Amino acid sequence: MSLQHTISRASAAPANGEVLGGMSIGEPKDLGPMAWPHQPLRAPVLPAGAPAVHEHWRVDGPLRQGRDEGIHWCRNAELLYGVIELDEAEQAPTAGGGSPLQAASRVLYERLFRLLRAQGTPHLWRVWNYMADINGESHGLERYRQFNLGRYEAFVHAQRETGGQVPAACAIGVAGGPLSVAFLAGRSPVVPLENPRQVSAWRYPSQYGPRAPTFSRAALAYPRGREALFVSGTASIVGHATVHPGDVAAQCEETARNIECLVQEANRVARSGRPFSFNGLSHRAYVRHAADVDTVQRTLQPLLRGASLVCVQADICRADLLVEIESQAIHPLGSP
Ligand code: 3EB
Repeated sequence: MSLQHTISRASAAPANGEVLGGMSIGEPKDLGPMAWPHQPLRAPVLPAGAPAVHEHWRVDGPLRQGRDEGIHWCRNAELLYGVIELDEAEQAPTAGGGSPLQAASRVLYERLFRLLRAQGTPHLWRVWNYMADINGESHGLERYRQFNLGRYEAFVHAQRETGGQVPAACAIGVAGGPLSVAFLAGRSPVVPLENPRQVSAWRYPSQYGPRAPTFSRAALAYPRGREALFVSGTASIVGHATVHPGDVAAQCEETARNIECLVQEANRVARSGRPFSFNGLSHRAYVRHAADVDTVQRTLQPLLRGASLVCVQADICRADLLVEIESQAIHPLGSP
């Protein structure tokens, strides 16, 4: 089956042996003992009271897993999924005077890159970053900007590119808990995509922090027999500026335009012969204010035409952003 992604609102986790890894949103009632790496997204599913969501990546076996560098990982011959969580309070104070979150971010990514190198799956495809109090300020810097500093330092330390060939990602704020990062990596590189409506995030000017965020707007990846499109967390940003502050419906529409634009970029290079489309993706919306979820759903509904949308209450990395949406799809590649 190569790479497959499933979303379920049932409480029972699948008993299938071919699960590479997964994540859950909300407070799962019955996780059971999980054999695979699992990222708990410590944030409520919306609307309030909706059941927990479980998502899994499934692949062909045989699978092998382990724990190294504080990372629970699982892999097959071509791709690896891992989860690493680091408590910033346990970071030793740094000589350079950086904040604990900056240090935790750097250490976490340095470990991640060491693992990928040791495993022979050096190419990061998609990263999910979650941290507490993302818009809080300490050490004279917003915490998201501290995270960007540490992440950037680790990319440099590992002699990786900090622009251009960088992974698709999201960076989202939750109420508490450790810095939590899940990642998919492969033996083959992704094709990174940028959005012509937006300045590449790795080129953001210094008004958004001393180091720019290290992610691409989207990526095409090629697990065996498949073409996967990962659209990074996408928000109401044009150029590098937030547009429609205070207007969640307009932010949703602008975000959808940005995703549509990335879908077009993907289709310029896609190889599967079947174009990607907004209503052929599955979407996750991070909604800052729970009360906005109706507006978010109502605004997106005509575009979704039945496509999956999971809404989560979480903070976005700029205080003026009310919503962020990420999306993905996996298409079969025609037989050669
Ligand atoms: C933005 O476009 C919104 O720091 O990894 C989106 C996706 C955002 C990923 C990251 C941040 C990240 O700038 C924020």
